[in-house]
Amino acid sequence: MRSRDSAVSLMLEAAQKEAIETTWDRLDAQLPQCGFGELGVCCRHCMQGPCRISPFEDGPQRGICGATADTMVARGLVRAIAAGAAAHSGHAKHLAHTLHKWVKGQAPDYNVKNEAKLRAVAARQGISADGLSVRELAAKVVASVFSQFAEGEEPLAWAGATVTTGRVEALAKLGALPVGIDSSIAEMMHRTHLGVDADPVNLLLGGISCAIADYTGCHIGTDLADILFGTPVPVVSEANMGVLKENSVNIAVHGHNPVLSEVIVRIAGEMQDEAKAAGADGIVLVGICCTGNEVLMRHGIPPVTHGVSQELPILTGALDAIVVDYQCVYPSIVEVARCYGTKVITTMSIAKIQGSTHLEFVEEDAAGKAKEIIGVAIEAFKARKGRPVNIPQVKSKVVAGFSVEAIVAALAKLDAADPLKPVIDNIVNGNIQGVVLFAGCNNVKVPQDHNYLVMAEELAKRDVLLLATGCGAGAYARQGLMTPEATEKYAGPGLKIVLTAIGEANGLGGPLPLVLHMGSCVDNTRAVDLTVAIANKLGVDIDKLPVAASAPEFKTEKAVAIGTWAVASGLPVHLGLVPPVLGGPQVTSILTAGIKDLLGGYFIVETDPQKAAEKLFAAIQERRAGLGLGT
Ligand code: MSK
Repeated sequence: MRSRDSAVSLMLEAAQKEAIETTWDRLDAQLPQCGFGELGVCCRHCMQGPCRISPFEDGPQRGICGATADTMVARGLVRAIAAGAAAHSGHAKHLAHTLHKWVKGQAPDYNVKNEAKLRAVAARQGISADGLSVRELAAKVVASVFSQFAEGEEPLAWAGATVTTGRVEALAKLGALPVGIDSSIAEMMHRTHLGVDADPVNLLLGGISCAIADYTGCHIGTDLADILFGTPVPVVSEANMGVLKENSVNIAVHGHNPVLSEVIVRIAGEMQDEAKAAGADGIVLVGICCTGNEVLMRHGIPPVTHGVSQELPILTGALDAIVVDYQCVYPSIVEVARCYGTKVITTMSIAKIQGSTHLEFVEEDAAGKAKEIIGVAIEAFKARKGRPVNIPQVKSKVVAGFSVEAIVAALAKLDAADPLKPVIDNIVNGNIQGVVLFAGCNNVKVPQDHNYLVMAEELAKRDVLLLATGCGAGAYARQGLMTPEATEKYAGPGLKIVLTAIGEANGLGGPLPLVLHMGSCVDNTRAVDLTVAIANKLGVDIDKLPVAASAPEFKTEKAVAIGTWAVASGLPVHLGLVPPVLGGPQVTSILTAGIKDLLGGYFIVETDPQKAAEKLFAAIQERRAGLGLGT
């Protein structure tokens, strides 16, 4: 089985019939994958290599420079964290430049859509708003953001202001508080160069520090997107390939940063008549990966697919254009698109793909660029019109938009004076046993969505409140688990009571969805904010709470960075694939056990989703016992 998504399975059959190569075929062609690489004991950091360390005693036990297996494994891991931090903070910096250009009057298609969030963020960061206009306050917030990238004398203020005091103290004790995002990434590249840091423990501490820099970038990304585009509120939509329409101009937005897709959403609304003039019923916008999550959360734009299946909507023959920004975009989509007339439009100077159409996006003319892009899609529709399509009639209802602000507002309907009290009371009385955040991607090595589905069903049955972000949220959206109906079907009795009480207090006439969609990958920080609020309310640190995270099908270096800061924030973090660390026994032991004594968080590696759910539940029970709570 390649996927639990029936639309994906149908399209894979079509791919086989039409001899279209997909990511699954390319995995097969790679098998067996390099055993040294899988263990993390292959080093290409200098030109004397590549070096490989044998897992067997009769083979080489050191690289040419003398690096041990643990040194190699640690270097590889922390370089992945640095790459993830670079990606997330690049996303954040991009949003900061957009807001900065708006402040200077150079980005007329943008605005501060959520002044309340701007003021809340400024207050949190200790920025006085007294007597300032919105533009002047935005200028101060942007200056504060830019100050987080360069090396400063103090640890990163945005990280410090958004976690518990206990976390700051625990990280400071380890010397793992970074003093600048960019400087932290650069330092990891320096330390992993030939002949610098060879101590695996010291390298891992550096990796934790860099992961906190990644967290800071993620948090800035979420904050600025909310300021510029609004904080999500619950929204009802649909997910999967059945949302495509044969006689419409179908455009997918793909990647991560909402800076362009937000404008495309608005301009698509204005260009419906042009699409109709071309013989279409209108324009249908759909999302892929986290750009899709961003526009789903704020506008209800339906996600068409996620992660590993991104090539497949093209095989419907109905997709006229895929507009990409950056991150998680497979270059192979250009090859598939060539067979179907779909236009792949790259938009960012740092993310081009040979064979695509490049229309460079600039904030100064965002609406103009969006019009040009949609115009290309309309022309592609004209060329396609009349050709047969093969759209799988598969789609699910999805309720998304659960920002922390939206969750607190929903809880306030139960207790206006103390909105978090209902959650805490229900954790204490056991109706909610704990909370698990599902984050991360789909990975071609796992049947798509399988681990997510097995784990959610098992944990929900045991009264665990479920949150999701990224392609994990996408899995639950496509599979119908972000609905009140899923709560009725899968939630244990205690969880059902709580979700129903909140739903009914909010006039929904039924429960909240089984899994709450909190947004894109950078929005994992929303889950941290919620956890921190609960920890502060209870007067305990995060490492005491019955809260855990899982990345059951993780894939990217960004996911490695997120997983590391989730551990650093004190959470047990499940990984559904074995990361390339087993070749380093000391590193493996630190990540799965030793780190627990230092930070409270630790990694649980378990590839069987049923067992993984049981292990996470056991971790939750251990914490409940620590707080003196019953099961
Ligand atoms: S898009 S980082 S595959 S979640 Fe955020 Fe999905 Fe993972 Fe990319």
